[in-house]
Amino acid sequence: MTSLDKATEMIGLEEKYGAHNYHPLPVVLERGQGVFVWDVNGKKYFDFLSAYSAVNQGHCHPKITQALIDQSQQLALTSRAFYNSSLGIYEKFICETFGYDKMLPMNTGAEGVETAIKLCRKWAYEKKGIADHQAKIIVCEQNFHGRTTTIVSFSSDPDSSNHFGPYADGFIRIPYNDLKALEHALQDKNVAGFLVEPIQGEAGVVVPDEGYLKKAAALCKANQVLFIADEIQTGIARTGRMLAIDHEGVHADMLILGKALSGGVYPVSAVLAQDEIMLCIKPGQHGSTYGGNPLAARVAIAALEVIRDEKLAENAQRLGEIFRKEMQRIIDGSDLIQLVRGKGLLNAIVINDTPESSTAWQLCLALAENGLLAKPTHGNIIRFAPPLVMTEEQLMECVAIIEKTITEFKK
Ligand code: IF1
Repeated sequence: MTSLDKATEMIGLEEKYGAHNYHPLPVVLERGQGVFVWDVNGKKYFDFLSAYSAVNQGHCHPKITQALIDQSQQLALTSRAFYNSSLGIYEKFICETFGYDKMLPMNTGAEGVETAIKLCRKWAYEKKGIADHQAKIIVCEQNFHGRTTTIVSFSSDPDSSNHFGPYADGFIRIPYNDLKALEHALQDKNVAGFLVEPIQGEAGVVVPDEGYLKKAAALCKANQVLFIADEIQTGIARTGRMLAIDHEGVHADMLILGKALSGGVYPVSAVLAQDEIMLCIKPGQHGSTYGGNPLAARVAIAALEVIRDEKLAENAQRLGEIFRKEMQRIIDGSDLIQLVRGKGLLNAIVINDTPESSTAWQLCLALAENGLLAKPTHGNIIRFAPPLVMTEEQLMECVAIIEKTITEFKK
């Protein structure tokens, strides 16, 4: 069988036996290393999605892979019915890294968000004194926090929420990047938390005004409301600092991490908080079979060490500035692209066409043809988020691919 047949066969299998809950680019990947992935035909690509920022440390990072191998041969899962010899070490490391008293380990991002919501409500009833069942959490328009029934209940995206009701109560949605709206919503004495993405990812890499997060956190504090940062996509060095809220010197009351917390080799998420909040949950009140397992613990430690040792936040900050400058130069000479925005290596370009047009999709197909993988979001936006282990030389190669693709592109 030729490899072209293999690609067709793999796509056919997914089409026939897999649920149709995704619409992937027609590229079948089988290998990854650092900033590169290869398809079943042996074609090499720069990965400009990084599995939605889960692979910040690059594909198959040797240190993270080694941690996975070593621990998987020793002890993978005990459940939390017993202690294990890795979890405490991981908990200490992550708490010291981010400046919190305690952490609660989960697996996926959505579970991390669910955990933060549950913790916030417990705290509201047991510490803040809100009457039972009355606690509310403020969220933003265009948010993306995952796909559980509670989380989609407060999504403003009809694809996420339509026909998945009945919806969970207790959420107030306000416009993003709007301090007046936040101030107004905070007047409700039953508000317990404000859940926010420091940069809205799914919305198309929407960066709020400078000072928004700092002022929002201050408003929350003044109203005894928990500021809950969903850094699942923006965290772990993606935006040029360890956390996106670090750009504004904000310390969240609750911090949610996922994705790159494991460097993309294993689902690992976590919620961090001080004792006053975290100790509201008692034994038996929350958990997960896989959460905090030894494999996850060792992988996450290795993933965080790689970020620190290879100075990936600094690299993302430096390369991000170069990237946006180069994109701006290309935009100035082309009417196909409207603008570039982002922070660090979390960026997006907005195509000069309606969200209903297929221009962004066609452009991504052409980029793939030229050896660079990226995915459109919201129809006319393309997200650019390469692994943070990229070198400047590689980045300039990617800029050349993007420039050539845009220049040669015909609608
Ligand atoms: C998919 C987007 C990225 C997230 C934030 C929680 C979660 C996510 C801020 C849930 C997940 C994903 C999931 C993914 C697409 C993707 C995404 F386009 F939807 F916005 F990354 F850009 N909070 N984001 O971004 O984490 O449960 O998935 O581990 O395929 O749905 P999860």
